[in-house]
Amino acid sequence: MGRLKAARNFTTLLIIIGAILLLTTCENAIFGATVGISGGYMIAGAPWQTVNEFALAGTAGLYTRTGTADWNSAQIQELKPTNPNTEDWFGISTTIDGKFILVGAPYIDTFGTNNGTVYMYEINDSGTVSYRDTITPSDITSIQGFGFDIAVDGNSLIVGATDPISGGGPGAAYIFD
Ligand SMILES: [Ca+2]
Repeated sequence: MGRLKAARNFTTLLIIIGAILLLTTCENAIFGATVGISGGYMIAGAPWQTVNEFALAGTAGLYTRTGTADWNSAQIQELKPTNPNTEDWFGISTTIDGKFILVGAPYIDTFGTNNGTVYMYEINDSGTVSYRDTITPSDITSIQGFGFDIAVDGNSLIVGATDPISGGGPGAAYIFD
């Protein structure tokens, strides 16, 4: 079977079972800019969501699955930084791996202008979500846009650090193990 035919057959097997939405969105929240799925959980970022009075601060919605086919349209929790600020872009990248959720905020100003950071959360046995930590490289003060993309495989984490908006240098991909 050729690759194209295999792809076509796969497409016909996919059935749209619903759409998820963020409970409360501002105009231009760009919800769904990034999505992740693992086990019975799904996450989707809204990096331009207004948080409090802060435009483009960003959030990410976490959803769970009920039964074998239905996704519950009611979100479990809307994740956001504890101290949101204008143009953090929290949620431009998300990934979920088992019980751990990672959300990038590449334009947050924790160590300098737009240095960025990655937030880690854990889904508890009760189904609630706890903030665990932030991840930053040791040379965080000299970079911009850390957290623009995230990928996880086993114990390895790779995080893109780039700033395409203001043109902050050639960019980098940080690997954690
Ligand atoms: Ca910033």
